[in-house]
Amino acid sequence: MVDKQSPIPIYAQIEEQLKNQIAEGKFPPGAAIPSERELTETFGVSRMTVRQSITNLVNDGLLYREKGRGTFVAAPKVEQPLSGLTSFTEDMLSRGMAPSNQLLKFEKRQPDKGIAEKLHIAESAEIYFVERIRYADGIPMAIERTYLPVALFPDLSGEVLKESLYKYVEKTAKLKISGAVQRMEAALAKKEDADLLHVETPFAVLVIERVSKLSSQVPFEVVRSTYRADRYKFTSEIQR
Ligand code: 16G
Repeated sequence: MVDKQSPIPIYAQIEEQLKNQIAEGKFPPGAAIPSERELTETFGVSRMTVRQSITNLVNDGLLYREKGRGTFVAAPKVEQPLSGLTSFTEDMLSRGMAPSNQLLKFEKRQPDKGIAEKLHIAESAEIYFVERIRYADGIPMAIERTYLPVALFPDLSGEVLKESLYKYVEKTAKLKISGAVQRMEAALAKKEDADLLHVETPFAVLVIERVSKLSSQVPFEVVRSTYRADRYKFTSEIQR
């Protein structure tokens, strides 16, 4: 029910009630919420008001629309701490989700100036360029573009990158990963990335660039990851 005397706008009251019903599990992930017409009747408000509440919940990533089918409850976002230097495979396994990869590119090339500087190598040196789509329980979560010095991993193959890169670095190459610097920014997905992530443009993404080092302080990877903003929430613990 809505309170028409309340200073809280009616669309916000409906939003709040739908949010609570989702949180209580009345509508589980993947379930359809009642149609605009039904909600209009239930709340005794105009269709425009109902539409505004739903649009806000879609923009917040709680609901998603499918053309001609209706509006559904989205799966809860993955909450990713920004404090640990973990791999995608480890992150998904620790949540009980099944990680998988689609390897789009594995090629040797020369780095541009920016990548060469970040990897502390000459522009004439060789790097691997790797492009992967990373899935959790079969859902595309992120696109990763990784740059690695060939000199550090002469035996690396595409097969390895269908699984975990960090596992290869630590268990096969027997190198110790020690730390990384990360930068994160918001962006709208490029058309090509939106297609790979199976989403429609305009679509919000979070782009993280990570430069990681071995315990010898030698940088071993530059990674640009494009995460679906509707699937991720990043958290960090801070102290004063
Ligand atoms: C994460 C890392 C990426 C690393 C990858 C290795 C971020 C922003 N990026 O996605 O730097 O290369 O894990 O994953 O967290 P893998 O061992 O599963 O291949």
